[in-house]
Amino acid sequence: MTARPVGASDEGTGISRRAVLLGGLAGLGAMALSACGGESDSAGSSDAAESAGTVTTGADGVQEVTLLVRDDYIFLPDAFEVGTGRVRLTLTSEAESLTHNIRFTPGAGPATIEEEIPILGPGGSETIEFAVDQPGDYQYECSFHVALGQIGTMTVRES
Ligand SMILES: [Cu+2]
Repeated sequence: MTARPVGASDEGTGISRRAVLLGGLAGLGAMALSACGGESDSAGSSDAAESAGTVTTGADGVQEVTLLVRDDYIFLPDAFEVGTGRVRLTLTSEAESLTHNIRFTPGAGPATIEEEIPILGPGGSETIEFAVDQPGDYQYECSFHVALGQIGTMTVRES
């Protein structure tokens, strides 16, 4: 009667050591899993930030680039480069409160680009597509916050 509780408590110790060991291994496994999950989860925001401004080519051959806006007055990035041809530009908002937009500043580039995203609320994402044939620097801006310096430059090179 007394031996049993003692034995149980000894076993309990053994079990709890094993449990600690197993827990440790499970913990490692969980860490490995969460590291993987974490990467693909944070891929949303950190990859978005990392790949912002990176020009890739879509399956249809159109150049693609994504710019980010947040709760401040900058475009991420504020400069990128494309070749002449078609461009598909996505503006993604990671803002929680600010509303932005994007347009190519009228009269500021070698040619007019009329496509624009007139308004993009917090968390939104919109895409425009346009063609650029004239190399040079095209300024883009958020017309709401241009006075606060929310501008950028798309450089078009001959391709
Ligand atoms: Cu803005």
